[in-house]
Amino acid sequence: MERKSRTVTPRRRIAHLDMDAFFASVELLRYPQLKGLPVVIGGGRRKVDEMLVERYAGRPLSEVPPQAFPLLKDYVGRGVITTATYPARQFGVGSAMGMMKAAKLCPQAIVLPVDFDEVRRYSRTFKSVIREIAPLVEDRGVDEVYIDFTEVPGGQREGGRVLARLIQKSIFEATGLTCSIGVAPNKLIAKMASEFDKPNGISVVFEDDIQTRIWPLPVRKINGIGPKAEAKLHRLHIRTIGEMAAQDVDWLVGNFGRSTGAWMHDAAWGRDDRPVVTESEPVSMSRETTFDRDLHAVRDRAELGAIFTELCQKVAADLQRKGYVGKTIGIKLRYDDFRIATRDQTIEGFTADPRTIRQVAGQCLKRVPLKQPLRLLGVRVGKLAREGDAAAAPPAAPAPATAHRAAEPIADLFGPA
Ligand code: DCP
Ligand code: MG
Repeated sequence: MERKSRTVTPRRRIAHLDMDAFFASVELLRYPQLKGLPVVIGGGRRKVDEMLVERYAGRPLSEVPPQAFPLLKDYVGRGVITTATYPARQFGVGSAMGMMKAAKLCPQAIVLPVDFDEVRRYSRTFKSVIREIAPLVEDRGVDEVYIDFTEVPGGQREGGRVLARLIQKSIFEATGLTCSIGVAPNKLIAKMASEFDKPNGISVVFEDDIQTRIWPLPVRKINGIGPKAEAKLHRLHIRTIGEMAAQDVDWLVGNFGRSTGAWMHDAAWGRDDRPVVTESEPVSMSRETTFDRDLHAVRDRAELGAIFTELCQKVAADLQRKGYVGKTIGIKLRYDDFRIATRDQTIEGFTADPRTIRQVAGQCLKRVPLKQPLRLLGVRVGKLAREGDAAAAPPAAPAPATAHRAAEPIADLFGPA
C-alpha cells in the first residue's frame, strides 16, 4: 500500500474585525435606555453625566429617562460627529459631518461626548478576548484588528465562519459590544469583507468569490486607495475594482508609477501577501485642535503661535512617553471653507525634541497659504523609530534654513520658533 507523506498546507484565512459604531456603543453600555435610539457622538467636554447626576440625584445613570438627554437640535457649536449609532445613520447622519448640519437631518438625535478612557478600556478588553482565542492579532487602532485564522483550531471550518462566530460571541459576553468580521484569503479582502454585513455580521469570502463580490465594488473600497487616487481613476474612467482588474498592469504603471501601478493591479485581482504582524508599531503621532472660532494668521498671530507651540510640545511629550523618535515633521491646516492643507519635511536624524519639532513645523507652515482664516491646526511626527533603535543614528540636526525664506510677510506668522 502506498503511503502518502504529503503535508497539507492549510489555506490562508485572515480575518478583519471592526467594532460596530464603537464610541457610540460604549456610551450605550452606560446608558442602555438609549438602545435603538439615534445617538451621535461629538461635541465638547464630558459635562453630561454631571448634569444628569445633579438633576437625577440618587438615581443610577441607567434610569435617567431618554427625554433628559441633550439633543442635536439644541446643539450650537462647530463640532463634527465622531460616530453615530445605526438608528441615527438611517437619517443620513455619520462620521465627519458637522453637528449643525446633522441636526437638520436628525434633530431628535441624542448627543453625547466621547469618553476616551472608557473607549480605550473596552478596546483593550475586546483585543485581549480575541488574543485568548487566536494569538496572531494585529492591532490596527482603537476598534479594528486583523487575526490570522490559518492555524487556529476551527479557523478553517466553514472558511473561518465558526471561529468568527466564537470570537463575536466571546466579545459580546465580555463587553456587551458587537463587532463585524470578514474572513478572506488575505488582509486586503478581509478588510473589505468586514463591512459587507455590518453591524454584527460575518462575511466569508473565498478566492473564487472575488469576481462576484469584490469586482463590483467602487475602487475606493480598496484600503490604500484614497480620494486622490480615486479621483484620478475616475478621470481615467475606472470606477469599479473590476474595471481596474481589467487594465493591463503596464497601463496602470504608466499612469500611477511602478510600485503603485503594480500594487493596484495585484489589489484588483485580490492578491496580497502581507503577514499579520503581532507587534504593530505606530507609524506617526500627531496632535491637532479645532479652534473655538476661526483664527487669522495675522490678526490672531499671538494666539495661534501659542497653540502651535503647545501642539509641538504635546506631540514631543507623546513621543517621549511612548519611547519614540521621528524623522518627518508635518503640519495640517483646515481653512474656514474646510479645505485641508498639509506639508511635511524630513530631517537628517530622529528627534522627539519639542523645539526641533516646533522649528521644522514652523518651516512647513511657511509653505502653505495663510491668507484665509483657519479652523484647525495639527502637528504630526512620522517615520518613527524606537528611541533605542535610533540611537545609532546621528542626532537630529537643526533644521536647515529654508531657501525661499520670507517671501511674504505672513511667513513669520506664528512668531519665532
Ligand atoms: N473615529 C474618529 N474619527 C473618525 C472616524 C472614527 O474618532 N474620523 C472613531 C469613532 C469610531 C471609531 O473611531 O467609533 C471607529 O471607527 P469606525 O470607522 O470603525 O466607525 P464605527 O466603529 O463608529 O462604526 P462602524 O460600525 O461603521 O465600524
Ligand atoms: Mg468600527
